[in-house]
Amino acid sequence: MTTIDRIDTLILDIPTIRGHVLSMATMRTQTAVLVRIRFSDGSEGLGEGTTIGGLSYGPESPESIRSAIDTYLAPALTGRAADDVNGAIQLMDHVARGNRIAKTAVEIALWDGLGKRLGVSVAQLFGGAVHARLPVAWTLASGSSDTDIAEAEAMIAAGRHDIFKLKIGKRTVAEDVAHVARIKAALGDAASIRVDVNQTWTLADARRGLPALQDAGCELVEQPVAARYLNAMAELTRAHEIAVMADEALNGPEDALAVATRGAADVFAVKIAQSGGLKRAAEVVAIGQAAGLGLYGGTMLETGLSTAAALQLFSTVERLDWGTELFGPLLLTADILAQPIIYRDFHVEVPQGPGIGATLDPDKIEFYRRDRTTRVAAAGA
Ligand code: MUC
Ligand code: MG
Repeated sequence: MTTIDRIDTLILDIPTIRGHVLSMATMRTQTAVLVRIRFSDGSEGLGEGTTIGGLSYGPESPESIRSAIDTYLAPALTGRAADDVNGAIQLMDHVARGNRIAKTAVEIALWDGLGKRLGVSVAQLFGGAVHARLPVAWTLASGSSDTDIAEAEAMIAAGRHDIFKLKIGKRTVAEDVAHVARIKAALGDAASIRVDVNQTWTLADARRGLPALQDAGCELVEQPVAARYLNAMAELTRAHEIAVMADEALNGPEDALAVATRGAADVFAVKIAQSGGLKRAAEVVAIGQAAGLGLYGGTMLETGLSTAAALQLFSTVERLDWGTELFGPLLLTADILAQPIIYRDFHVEVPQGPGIGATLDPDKIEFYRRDRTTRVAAAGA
């Protein structure tokens, strides 16, 4: 029987191509926790657990993700049957509450290893891909309307993106609506414009903001109020034609059921990391489908590794009416994959090959690993 021999983790810090201004943090670097599982037959699996803005976005930080894996998940899983992914998922839930992103990183590596041993893609393990490529949005978050417009125009001209998500919530509602209206007026019908408030508005802000955004030509508003305010989300979903999307409110299938039952969104932003792994994300998808909601393939601005894993799952979903935002690798100054994910013709292509369909570029890993300076200094000492 092939078993799990070793689980190693590594933190990478990769600069972003520009400041990414979100309501809760401005990102100039993205930090990814990589997981490598070595199995007793010599096979390997790779995974990634990534959050946004340290601890400002959610309850896990890169450091806590790594520590949860090293201290609790890895010791529990080492020596177990390599192919028993469901058993590993259940055990991880038993030894650690929450810590969804840490569990996701390990789970991806387990699926990757299983796919590689069987010579099939992770999409095949989930029943088979029904899409070879998916529409992909870009986030405009430079902090300046003019820069955002120039960036969007360049993206459209290059055939890279024509769906844009604008990050708002830092300024007043009136200023944000004016910013959105300017961008929509500049881009016209060539672009679909959506916004993400990242939980910043009060219900009163949102009552004013949603109809104004709709008048400005915006199609969707993501997480306008705090994730826990499901009554407010339900009111906004009912009261306004503009689509309301749940993001931070969706931490796994139980949340998905609560949001769907309460009518607290029109659309689910499904994120593999926030869901707690590929399997849980598939369950979130199923609940959204059963409730007749729209689906969107979300991101935590991961590197190509987790983006590949997400693509494996989303390629199996019948309808992602709102497309995806799996552009994480493009926001980073370096791509850590040996063969970068392909973005073409306003779509992202589902990587081919066994497992998640991605392998690492070892030079990039060496360069961006957080402990590099320490090791170099130590070696030179
Ligand atoms: C979020 O809240 O959706 C996804 C795209 C982006 O620019 O930020 C993230 C996080
Ligand atoms: Mg969001």
